[in-house]
Amino acid sequence: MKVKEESGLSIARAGAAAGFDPEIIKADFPILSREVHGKRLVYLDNAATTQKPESVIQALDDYYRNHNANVHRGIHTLAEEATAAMEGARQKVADFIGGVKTQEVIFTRNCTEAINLVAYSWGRNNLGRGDRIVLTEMEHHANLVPWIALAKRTGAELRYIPIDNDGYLNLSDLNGIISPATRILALTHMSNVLGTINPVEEIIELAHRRGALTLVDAAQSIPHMPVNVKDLDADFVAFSAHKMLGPTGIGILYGKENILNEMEPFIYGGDMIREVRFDSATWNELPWKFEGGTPNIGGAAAFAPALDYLAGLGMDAVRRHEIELISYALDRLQNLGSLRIFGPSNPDDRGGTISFIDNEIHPHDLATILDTYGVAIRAGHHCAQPLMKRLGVSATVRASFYIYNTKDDIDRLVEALKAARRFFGNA
Ligand code: 7TS
Repeated sequence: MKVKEESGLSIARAGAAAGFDPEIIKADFPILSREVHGKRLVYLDNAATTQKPESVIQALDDYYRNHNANVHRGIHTLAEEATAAMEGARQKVADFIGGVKTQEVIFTRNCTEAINLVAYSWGRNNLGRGDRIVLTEMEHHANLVPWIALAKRTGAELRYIPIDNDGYLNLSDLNGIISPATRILALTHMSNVLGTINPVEEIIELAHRRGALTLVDAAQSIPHMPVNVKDLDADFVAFSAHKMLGPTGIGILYGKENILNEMEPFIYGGDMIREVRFDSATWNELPWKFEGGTPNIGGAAAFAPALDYLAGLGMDAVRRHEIELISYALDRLQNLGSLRIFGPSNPDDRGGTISFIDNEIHPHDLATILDTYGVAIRAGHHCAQPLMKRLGVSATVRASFYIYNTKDDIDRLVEALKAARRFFGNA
């Protein structure tokens, strides 16, 4: 894995030498130099997925070109290299999220599958009538639908921590909602719509005092800010590689070892067993017990340089950069007038994701016009339909930032919004 190591180091050096310079960072992302409709691409759909640096693209190429084999099976050189790439990536994930054990890091397809793993494996075997599942009103469908289905199957009750009109969780009745009947609390660390960063540590502490397990959906937080899962003390943490410079098709479930050990497997088949007879089987040890079938080896191998890249920049610096961008964006968008902007107005309380609606122009029309200006944003319900209902809208426009975005990108967004208004005769 020569290419990966070298490129990871060179990026770390570039990051350390140059401070945090999004223009230098941009140059590491081939796609960001392309044009869309004759304009330089301004990519502001990072909450959906982020772009990939050269080192990640090279690692994927290098894996399939030079090392491809199935893991944990062959005793030949390629199989050993593929296994080393995958297990090396697992170690990097374990280090990145706060130095947890590799047994506690399970590779899944994505954050959605990681949450489903818990809902199926733990939920179906541990919940029944009279038990309570606590979520919040700002969950992505990935942390909503598995629990809705589980509640229907087991007879458990669903309760929601509400949001207030500023886009914060309303914790005034937390004691009542997280009742002693609560068996699991599953909540997002950062909203993919409002940008709100939730005080998960204090909510987790209360849930634990009530004897409940806790799951944090960190799909939007781990890519954008320092997160130490040991400090959070969550029992499970789920996230996706593709939202943090890595490839699609690879996600992570972190779980506390003692809890994972008690759980049944989720996917049954090859690799997850210790011994199989015609009428019985025993399970492999952690983390492989939860990784039935051939995993996304190339995806894991190419996730490693993504983690190197972010570690090279430093997650504190990533967070500071996004606070700067969100402050600037909030200012510029507020000055446009006639926009309704959702989520906290204090940049310290939110990530680099900003949802809004124009009072006159439908979000989908806005997105279409912005695209003609080379500005990629997302319009829709963002897989949070109950939250849309709570906000009293059917869709929003959403701009979301990452390490390679600049104030100039935000200016381009604002100019395109002004052009859209002229187009609709609202200027
Ligand atoms: N949880 C949150 C908070 C998310 O924002 C997303 C994806 C997921 C879970 C699911 O991640 P996946 O990788 O399993 O799909 N969010 C978005 C989004 O906001 N726009 O597209 C995907």
